Amino acid sequence: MDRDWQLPERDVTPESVFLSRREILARGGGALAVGAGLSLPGPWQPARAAEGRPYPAQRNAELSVDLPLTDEAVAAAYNNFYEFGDDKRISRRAQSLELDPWSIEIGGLVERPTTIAFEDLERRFPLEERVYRFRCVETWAMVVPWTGFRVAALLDWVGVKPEARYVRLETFHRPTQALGQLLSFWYPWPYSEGLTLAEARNDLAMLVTGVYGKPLPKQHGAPLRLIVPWKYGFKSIKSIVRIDLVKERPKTFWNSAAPDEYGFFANVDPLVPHPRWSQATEKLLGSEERQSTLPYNGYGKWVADLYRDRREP
Ligand SMILES: Nc1nc2c(c(=O)[nH]1)N[C@H]1C(S)=C(S)[C@@H](COP(=O)(O)O)O[C@H]1N2
Ligand SMILES: [Mo]
Repeated sequence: MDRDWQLPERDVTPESVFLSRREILARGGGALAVGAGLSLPGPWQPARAAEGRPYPAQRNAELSVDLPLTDEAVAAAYNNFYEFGDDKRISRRAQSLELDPWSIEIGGLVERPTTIAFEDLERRFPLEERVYRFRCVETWAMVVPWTGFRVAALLDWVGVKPEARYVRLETFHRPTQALGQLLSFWYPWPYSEGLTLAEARNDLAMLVTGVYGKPLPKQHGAPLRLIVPWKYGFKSIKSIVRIDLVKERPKTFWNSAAPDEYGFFANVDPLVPHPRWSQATEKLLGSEERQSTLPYNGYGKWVADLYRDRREP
């Protein structure tokens, strides 16, 4: 179980201000356990044991890209999750998020408003694996096997009222577990995101419960996150607690914090530069080479129709 990349001291940047007492203890304990050859629960394991849970799920080959996967360890150690700090090395800090119990509230313009425990949600929908390209607005990219189900399946389950036009998704707000929320108090917490109803219903839009054939680790957004692979990564909101169907376009986290830099649609587009950098190329995690950015991150065949009559504002 222990692997080099899982060792706590590697890649750790100054983070003392973010470390909780519990985490300092956990880290010390982990180091001792590694030294003694023991295996303790820690950040190098999935957030929850996979026993009795539906992983790995069958791969959907049609909706998977045929590309080499990003190394699991690399993806698990380079994350964006501002709730735990504004650098990439948040994987250990994220372990202070408590997942038990976790429920998701689904409301707004739906026929059957519902609050469901995560465990029940995970079993309610057949899970499948899809290997997707993923592209952060900061120009790093990866290829990852996500496990989950279509957003559309959830929408059909609760029933969408005819007036609904957008889906709004929201992350937890727990400054005692997520010190980024406490220390970076000026951000518009909780993190939220939004999609048009048509985007949410697209085949590619996925609610994700697992990655690399196992339940999601906390740093990747356990227990439930969104993945919309044709959009920049900030749209793929992590650790969801609420989903609402709404009439008006919702305010979203990055779009509110810096509207000139982060649009609502945020479709991957090599021709539209970020105000501070070009989007023409991207760097695959775990490699030094840059490659060309693809329109819609390579998913134009599935999503270009959604935008036929529209330009990103
Ligand atoms: N709640 C929440 N979701 C989030 C973020 C965040 O800071 N908070 N960061 C986003 C950004 S910018 C990216 S690139 C992806 C990163 O996902 P990963 O760390 O699993 O690779 O998560 C997105 N979802
Ligand atoms: Mo990102």
